[in-house]
Amino acid sequence: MPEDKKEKPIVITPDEGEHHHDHAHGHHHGHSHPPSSETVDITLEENFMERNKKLARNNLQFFEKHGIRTINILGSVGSGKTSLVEAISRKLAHRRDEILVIAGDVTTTIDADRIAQQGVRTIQVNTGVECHLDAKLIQKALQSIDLASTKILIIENVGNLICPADFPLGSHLRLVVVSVTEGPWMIQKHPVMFHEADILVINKIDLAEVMEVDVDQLERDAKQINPKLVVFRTSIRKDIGVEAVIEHLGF
Ligand SMILES: Nc1nc2c(ncn2[C@@H]2O[C@H](COP(=O)(O)OP(=O)(O)OP(=O)(O)O)[C@@H](O)[C@H]2O)c(=O)[nH]1
Ligand SMILES: [Mg+2]
Repeated sequence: MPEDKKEKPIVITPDEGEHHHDHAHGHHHGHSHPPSSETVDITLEENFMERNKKLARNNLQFFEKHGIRTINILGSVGSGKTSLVEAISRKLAHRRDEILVIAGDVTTTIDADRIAQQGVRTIQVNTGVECHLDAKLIQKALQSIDLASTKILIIENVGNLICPADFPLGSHLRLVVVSVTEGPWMIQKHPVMFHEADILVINKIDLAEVMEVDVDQLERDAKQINPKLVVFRTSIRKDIGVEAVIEHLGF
């Protein structure tokens, strides 16, 4: 193709009136409103986010008081979050009474059913229309169970690299699972998620070659966004690297 025939991508932004305001997410809208409605919109969203942060702080205090180590597992749809929870539960089978898992999903109990097969107590939280868990839902889930023996709480967030990043739950650690099957750009495209995380698990390395994805480059992308990230490479399917993750989690 001749040089002058190269095309640039067409960029489309939402039109006025196209966006619905009946939700209360922390999205940053790429469009403008008349000043009055903009003010109301931002105030509502900031209050909502602040309220979640406060509830997350309460949750953390609760976990500290009861000696419950809590991790929030985030990541794209199908990256291997449930597989990781299953593997941890299997490897810590001797401590299964100490483990509680909260599985967040829009609908269905598929993940919770899978995890429960490992013999750990599991709570499924269905978020309905919401694309993330929030601190209030965690609080509510914890009220539904006797926590006496619980020392480890593993929360699997809704599969998504965008909205869950804005909603702290009060966990000690945030762990993001990505997989090479998501292609080479998913980290660069979702900096907020990686900026807020403590641990990155790059999963499905058994498929890296066929996907032609450079795992070293993924790691460099992540470290550029957040130099403090601790990175692990795993194939949960082939049981590679999972024990190092567990060791780091300090369970
Ligand atoms: N080849 C390969 N497949 C894997 C690996 N880890 C997980 N899978 C497969 O990937 C699929 C999705 O894994 P899940 O653990 O359900 O992913 P998830 O992140 O919990 O997915 P959602 O909860 O739906 O967002 C399953 O078929 C897993 O068996 C891996 O290391 N290698
Ligand atoms: Mg899952």
